[in-house]
Amino acid sequence: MDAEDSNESMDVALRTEERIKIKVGEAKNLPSRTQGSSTPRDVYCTVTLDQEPIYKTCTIERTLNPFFGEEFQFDIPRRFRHLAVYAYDRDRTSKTDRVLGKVTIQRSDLHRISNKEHWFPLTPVTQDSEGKIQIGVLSTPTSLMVNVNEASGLTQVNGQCDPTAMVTVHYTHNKSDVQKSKVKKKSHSPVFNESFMFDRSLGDPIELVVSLHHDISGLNVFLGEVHIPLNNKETSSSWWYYLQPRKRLTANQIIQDLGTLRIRIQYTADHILQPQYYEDLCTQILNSPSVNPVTSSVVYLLGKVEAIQPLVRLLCFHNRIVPMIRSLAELEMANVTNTNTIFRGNSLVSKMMDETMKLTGLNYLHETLRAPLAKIFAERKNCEIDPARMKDKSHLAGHRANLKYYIDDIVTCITGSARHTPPVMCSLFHELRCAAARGFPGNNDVQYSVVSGFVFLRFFAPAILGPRLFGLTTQQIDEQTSRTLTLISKAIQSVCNVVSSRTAPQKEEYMHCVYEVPHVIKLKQFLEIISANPHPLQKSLDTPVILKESIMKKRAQGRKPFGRRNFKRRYFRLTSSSLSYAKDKSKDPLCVIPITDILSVQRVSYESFYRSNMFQVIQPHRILYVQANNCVEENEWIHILTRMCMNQVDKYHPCAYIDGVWLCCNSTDKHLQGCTQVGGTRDDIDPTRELARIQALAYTYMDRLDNVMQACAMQAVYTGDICFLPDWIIQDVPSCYKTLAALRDTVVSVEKSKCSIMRSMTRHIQRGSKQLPQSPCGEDNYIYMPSTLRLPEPPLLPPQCITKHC
Ligand code: 4IP
Ligand code: ZN
Repeated sequence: MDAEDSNESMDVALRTEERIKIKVGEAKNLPSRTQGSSTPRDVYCTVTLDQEPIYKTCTIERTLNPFFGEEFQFDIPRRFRHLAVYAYDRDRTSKTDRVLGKVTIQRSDLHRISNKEHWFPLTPVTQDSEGKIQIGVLSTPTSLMVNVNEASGLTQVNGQCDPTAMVTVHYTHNKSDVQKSKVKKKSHSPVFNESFMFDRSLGDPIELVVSLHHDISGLNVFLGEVHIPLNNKETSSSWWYYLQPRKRLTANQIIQDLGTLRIRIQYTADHILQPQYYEDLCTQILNSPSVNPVTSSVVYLLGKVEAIQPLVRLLCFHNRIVPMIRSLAELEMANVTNTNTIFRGNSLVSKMMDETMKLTGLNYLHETLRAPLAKIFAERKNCEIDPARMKDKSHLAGHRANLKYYIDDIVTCITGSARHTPPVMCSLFHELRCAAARGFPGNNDVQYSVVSGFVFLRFFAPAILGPRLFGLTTQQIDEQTSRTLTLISKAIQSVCNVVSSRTAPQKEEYMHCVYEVPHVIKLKQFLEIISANPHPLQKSLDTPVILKESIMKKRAQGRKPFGRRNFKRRYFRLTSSSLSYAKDKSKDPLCVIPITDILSVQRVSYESFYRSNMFQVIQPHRILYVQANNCVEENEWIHILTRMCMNQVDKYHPCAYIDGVWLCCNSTDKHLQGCTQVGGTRDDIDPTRELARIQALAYTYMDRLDNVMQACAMQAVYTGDICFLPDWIIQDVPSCYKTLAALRDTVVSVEKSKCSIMRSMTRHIQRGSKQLPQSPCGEDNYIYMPSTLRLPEPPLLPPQCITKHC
């Protein structure tokens, strides 16, 4: 079995899913436009995977210390080597923005810097490199033969790549010889299969340099290079190498101080085994809602080790979230004495509620807030009411009116949305309200404040404050609008206080005027409806909701028999009922495809159109080919469209039908059913992935769990009573100990299986193979191997305790 085959069969036993959350904080001390002065700049940042831009921040104007505070997260859709953040200076006049510098982080460094804020120096932008190349060197006493076999995953320049290879041998005495390959047209994975002979009469060969270039009409763009030291004995077979950026920086670039950038990255790589490995863990988690007391349940214990997000996703997937939160809410309610602190702060219930609302309420959020926010973005009325921030105070009344107008609009949209609140959210609000009623009988206010505390404070207000984070808009938000959003968000936060007649917490005096929300009755009704059980008015959506929109390129569909087959930029919009495209956002659609006509959505191979990030929307009589702007966007479109259409075909063609043939299977029958089996479609939640995450977190934080186990053991010996640890409540020591012991066994046993599978995988992957090319240290291995399997001894239960409890 060769290396590639073995990895493929291993992939089935273990797959890796990576996710990145990146926060671009701020930049400091950027160089000014003119040397020696302090002329400010208009700065924005882009995030790129290798060289493909996947995110752009807002532009912060007129500063050399811009604050961005933007966060973006995505599943990593493909293999990559570098994640980079580029800082740009927007240039309105020349229209080509100037790059100021970049921060590059190698993939293999991600886990090391993960979870902590770092200040990175901006470095000059030299030519980057991407992809790998296979080279063989054969040495004889009289000559040196270099075989350049093939390359893969090369950088594309404006969507194109016509690569050629330059092969240079450096000899002793500063001599060198250069030879060039043919140009391979339109291929980012060219097969060269060319041999180059170098004569030894020139001297002893010391170094081989193979560089790749994109060669188009006289323009030569560097794509990356490989330096291979040669020694006389060398007769190697062919190896794969990562292409490297150009080695030498100019002296000028090294001494320049380009400023610094504050970034925080959270990187997770889940190594996921097959579902059967997680069966025990899953059972323990799903049993949690019925464990009494709840402090002895796996979910309570794992909730303390940062596993809330995957736990919520898993519980939602199995419809167990409502009983779980009910049980935890009872616990928190029993321990609270002041009505103002119920479910506030970072309690387990609030954290789980936040995750659940994010997971189940996103479409609802969009449906409710998109229209009023769009109005704010379009009208851009000034709403500044802080006298300290105004030059001309005479506008105060006008600004106050503007702000009230926007707040009224948003409150109306929210109160009008009660019938569309997702059932899971309603059931949860109902549970919390009941818990509050039981905890504080006779205090009606508290029932409202618990619900409004979640729906306003933790759901609507953050979305209004940062609409880009919630996908509510993709457009850049200017400073004035951003201030308007802050003010509205503050007002919405205070709404819950108005409803429950609490004192307003806002310190700012100027905000007081907006507390007189005239809709108290409507708000109370809204809270009543969304927390009633069963939800009385729940209805399915009759107005379609916009789910995603962006500008992408499409190929002509072939609706006219002799129409042209060109590519056009179009504004695409997906709603809950159709996918459509138009010349731009304000124009009528040129074509509307009902969701029911979308049979499946699949990727399209690069070779079909020599374009990357292409996907196909398969309809009964034709296929629409679309090119997304980057790999993350492509992934998101495929994901959401697949979820909507629920894939109705078994087979598809991974390539396009061009000039009378399907490029994938060479069939000429245009109506031939696909040639390739459709892979498993991904639902929003992948329960095995969530279990893998939970297992990994439990394993990472095993020492914390062990401490609790130890404490239980000690406690059992002395008193057998309630055990208090900072941040933990253990109500029943024996059952808690039992849960922890069982959890520990499960987690450790999965870890053992994972390690042994990963070991055998790495054994099979040979260095220099296509999966693991030769490269300088520190930027290889796609499987992050824990160096040793750490299996701490479980804390011992004292003998007295065993007899006492077993
Ligand atoms: C047109 O080319 C446009 O690409 C149309 O796209 C396309 O219609 C036509 O193909 C194609 O002939 P010209 O503008 O150069 O004439 P759009 O509607 O986006 O403007 P589709 O069907 O892709 O919408 P036909 O054969 O499909 O009509
Ligand atoms: Zn085919």
